[in-house]
Amino acid sequence: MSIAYLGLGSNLGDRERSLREAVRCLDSVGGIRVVVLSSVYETKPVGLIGQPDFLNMVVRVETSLPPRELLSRCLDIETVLGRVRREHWGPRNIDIDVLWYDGLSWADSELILPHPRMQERGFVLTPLAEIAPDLPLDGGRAALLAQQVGAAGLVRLGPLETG
Ligand code: GSY
Repeated sequence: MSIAYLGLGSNLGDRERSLREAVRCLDSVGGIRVVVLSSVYETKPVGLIGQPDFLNMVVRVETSLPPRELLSRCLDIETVLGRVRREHWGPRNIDIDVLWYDGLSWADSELILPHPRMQERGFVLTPLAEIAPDLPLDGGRAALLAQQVGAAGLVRLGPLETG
């Protein structure tokens, strides 16, 4: 089994429901088990200005799928949940990023690991550090990087209501 961390985000429609559905779908895929969930954070958008605030969280999964297949399943779930993404950096009802996979460094046309922008994103580092403070990343452990990047524009809302 491998360990991976996935970043989830939503800023369109019923954002919390989209996160909940994404977690449920991930857990129902053969070869993926969601084992730890961070809190949900409300975060100011990075990128295109004027778009709605996001809800973000990070989950740890155990998986028997190789990285590219894990990514494919994440993209399938985005499609099943009816992802609306009109602009590359614009609003979306669900976004699932593969952030880290067994400490692997990987780059091809579809996937770069660790995720190339996670180290500058408080909306990724803060929830990641909450569930994996000692995770080794370029430049230090997740908790240290989260502290350096800071939590401006982030509000911790609490655990995802799983209902
Ligand atoms: O890469 C994820 C999509 N995204 C986000 C996000 O998830 N949260 C925040 N706060 N800003 C974002 N900008 C983009 S693009």
